[in-house]
Amino acid sequence: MSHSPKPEAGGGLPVVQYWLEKSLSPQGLKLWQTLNHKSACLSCAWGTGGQQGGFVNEAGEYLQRCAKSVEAIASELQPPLAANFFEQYSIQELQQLNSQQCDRLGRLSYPLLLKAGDSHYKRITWEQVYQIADKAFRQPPEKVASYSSGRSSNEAAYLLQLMMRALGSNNLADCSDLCHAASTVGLKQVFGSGTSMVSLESLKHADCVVLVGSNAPANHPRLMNELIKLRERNGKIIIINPQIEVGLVKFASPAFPIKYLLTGGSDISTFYLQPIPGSDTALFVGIQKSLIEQNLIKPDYLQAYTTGWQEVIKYAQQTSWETITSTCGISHEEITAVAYTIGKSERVVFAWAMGITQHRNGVDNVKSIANTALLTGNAGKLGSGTMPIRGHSNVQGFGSMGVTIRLREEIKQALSQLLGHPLNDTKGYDARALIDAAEAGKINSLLCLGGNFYAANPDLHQAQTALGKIKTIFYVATKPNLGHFHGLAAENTLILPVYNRFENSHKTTTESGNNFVRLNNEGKSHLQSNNSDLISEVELITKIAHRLHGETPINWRKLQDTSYVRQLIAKTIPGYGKIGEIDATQQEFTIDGRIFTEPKFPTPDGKAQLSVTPLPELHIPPISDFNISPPSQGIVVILGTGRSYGQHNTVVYRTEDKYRGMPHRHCILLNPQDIKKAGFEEHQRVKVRGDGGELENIEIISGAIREGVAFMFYPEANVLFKAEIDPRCGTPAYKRVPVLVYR
Ligand SMILES: Nc1nc2c(c(=O)[nH]1)N[C@H]1C(S)=C(S)[C@@H](COP(=O)(O)OP(=O)(O)OC[C@H]3O[C@@H](n4cnc5c(=O)[nH]c(N)nc54)[C@H](O)[C@@H]3O)O[C@H]1N2
Ligand SMILES: Nc1nc2c(c(=O)[nH]1)N[C@H]1C(S)=C(S)[C@@H](COP(=O)(O)OP(=O)(O)OC[C@H]3O[C@@H](n4cnc5c(=O)[nH]c(N)nc54)[C@H](O)[C@@H]3O)O[C@H]1N2
Ligand code: SF4
Ligand SMILES: [Mo]
Repeated sequence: MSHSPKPEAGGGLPVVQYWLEKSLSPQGLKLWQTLNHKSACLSCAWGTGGQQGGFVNEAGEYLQRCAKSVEAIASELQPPLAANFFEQYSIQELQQLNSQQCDRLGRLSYPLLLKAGDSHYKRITWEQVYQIADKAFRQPPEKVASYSSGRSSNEAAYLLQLMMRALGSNNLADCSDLCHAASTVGLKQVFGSGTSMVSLESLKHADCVVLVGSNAPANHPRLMNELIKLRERNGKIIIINPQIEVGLVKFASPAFPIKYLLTGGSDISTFYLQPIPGSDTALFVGIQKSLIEQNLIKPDYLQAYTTGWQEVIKYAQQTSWETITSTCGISHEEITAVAYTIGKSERVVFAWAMGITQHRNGVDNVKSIANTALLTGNAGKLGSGTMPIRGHSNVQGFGSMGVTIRLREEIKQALSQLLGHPLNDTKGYDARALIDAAEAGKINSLLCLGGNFYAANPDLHQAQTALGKIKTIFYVATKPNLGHFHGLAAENTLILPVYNRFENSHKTTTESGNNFVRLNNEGKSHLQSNNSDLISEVELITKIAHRLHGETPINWRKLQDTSYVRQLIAKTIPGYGKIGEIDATQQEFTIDGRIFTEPKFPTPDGKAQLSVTPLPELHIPPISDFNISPPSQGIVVILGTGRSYGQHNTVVYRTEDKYRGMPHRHCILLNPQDIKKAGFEEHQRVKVRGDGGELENIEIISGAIREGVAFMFYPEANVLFKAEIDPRCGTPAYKRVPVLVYR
């Protein structure tokens, strides 16, 4: 196999080429029409789309769609699977497909049922679906659960939780449990609000951004425009990431004049720190210690607007430099320089993604960042604050709508009133707890509103066994994925096809990671033919609920009208009052009470609450822990799993990752020193073993990653490990997995 050179900047010509390729394809016209449709981008939560057409961001700026958005739409515009497809292929055959092959089968367009013992999925009618649902949901409420992924609308999300809570079940697991739950829990403790406090407008006033554990060039490409503009106004960017992501060093954005593309892109990072994975709390305590030593903290601000700061300062002072630097692997000098830059900047935004949350101490990671923001007076001021960069395009909306096991008291009260009885008080299962409960035989019925619950979890063997003990599983989806063929229920597995956001015949709304609510217009689907039989998610949920609950105390039939759902949202969801008028005014809005430009926070005393974040104790297990006779060549490394720019979560669009020089999905990125130390060579094939399983025939790729650290793609890597869990938020440590690489 030939190896093309790695690009020297993120974005750039590969992205432009992709655009051209897709827009000149036979789908091109429909693609452009869809891009211009007034609806939020399907892909990430940066929230492009809306207002004057599909290309405009929240600040009204044009040309804000990235290649990922095109990719997501192109995939939804695929033709439907043939009418006899599932008669032709048995489940055993379908299980041979990889993620990309599943997605390329085409759009789902009729309901399907696989009964235990059957060899083929069979087409059924919606009436049959509702009969199965009727039985499946009439169970003790603790045995009924849902899982959801953040692509559906606010309206569908709201109805999902309302139906579940009306049944008495709080088992509302969600993909955010595997994603930003640590941010929600951590920020809530500190600021009383679990989302970003920075609007897109506010970000434009920052003079320093600290970007931690995020590969934004691949995963939130339009955030890069803001970073380019920040550098142009002489702002500073501090990157914290064990891996050098080329686009964080230099990025060529197609939204900027062609000269940037041709000159190789704009500089992004002012500083690039490569800490030991899972050690960010130690690094931030180090930054705090240095800020204190350099006299760069803001005692007046702390005194006036915060509590708990004395303990945090004391802890930083008492922790030795030796402990800090040996835990995080960053030198005192580098920490001093970065602390100086933060301390001397006027308006600092601290942004982060999965490199922070997917750890055993994810909540502490988040809190250590929030503490640092507070010590320097960078919260509650235009151009500053904490900004978790959310994943799925409407994942945050799901949380706002009450799809969570940590329901806000105000919503609980409002829903009790709406339903005419107090809500059940049991805690409910989050995503990991749901897998454990299913494995223990405690779940009878599961409704998956989108997503890929099977492949998103660690320990795929466990996920498969656990799902296999659930009697009935409903997979509501737009396209087939691995979960539909591997996550089979004990009795009935159903795949239910639905329209996506730009196809629904009604209006819907979504919420971006910057707390901005978008209105998505009615659309059309290319799937409306004689042989297709799709419905909307709203219709599906309301019909199931109507059979279960009838018309009291809420008229579920009437809830098929999404403007009526928005009325209920306006009444019951804090900050969402304006959604009640959106049908009349078409006015998209920022949710009340989320963006802080003054240091007053929604905590009981109005002050931000700092508390000590203990340094993690990080261990690397010896080879002998891997239950294997000593291999001839081998090295234990800390594996971080994540995404390429050519995939969206468990859905793979393209096999190679050009930016990291990984030609296919079965690669492990290692530091050149580690390759040498273990006596390996680049491109050699090895085995990778974790505490959950092993992968063979993995190609070694040499990359700019910290010594002792490795990177592989998910979902493939999810067979390898069981994952530790942060007990405070339930999120698995996907970013710190000890593995043995051997031969
Ligand atoms: N193209 C594309 N876009 C996406 C997605 C996608 O799959 N594909 N998924 C969407 C979703 S749901 C999400 S949640 C986001 C994910 O967006 P990101 O969080 O940016 O994605 P990841 O690939 O999980 O990893 C983030 C980075 O964390 C770094 N990292 C790993 N361990 C550590 C650590 O211990 N400390 C620090 N500081 N950094 C570390 C990795 O090197 C990597 O660069 O993207 C969204 N957007
Ligand atoms: N090892 C490892 N594992 C991880 C992660 C990691 O970094 N490393 N990241 C975790 C994170 S951050 C996340 S968010 C999860 C993602 O977990 P999920 O959200 O569960 O998975 P996705 O792959 O995003 O789900 C894709 C499927 O959603 C369906 N879909 C798409 N659009 C729609 C729609 O409009 N409606 C409906 N009903 N269905 C739709 C399609 O059928 C598609 O196949 O994975 C987690 N797992
Ligand atoms: S940055 Fe995110 S929201 Fe914006 S166009 Fe790209 S994928 Fe869509
Ligand atoms: Mo995510």
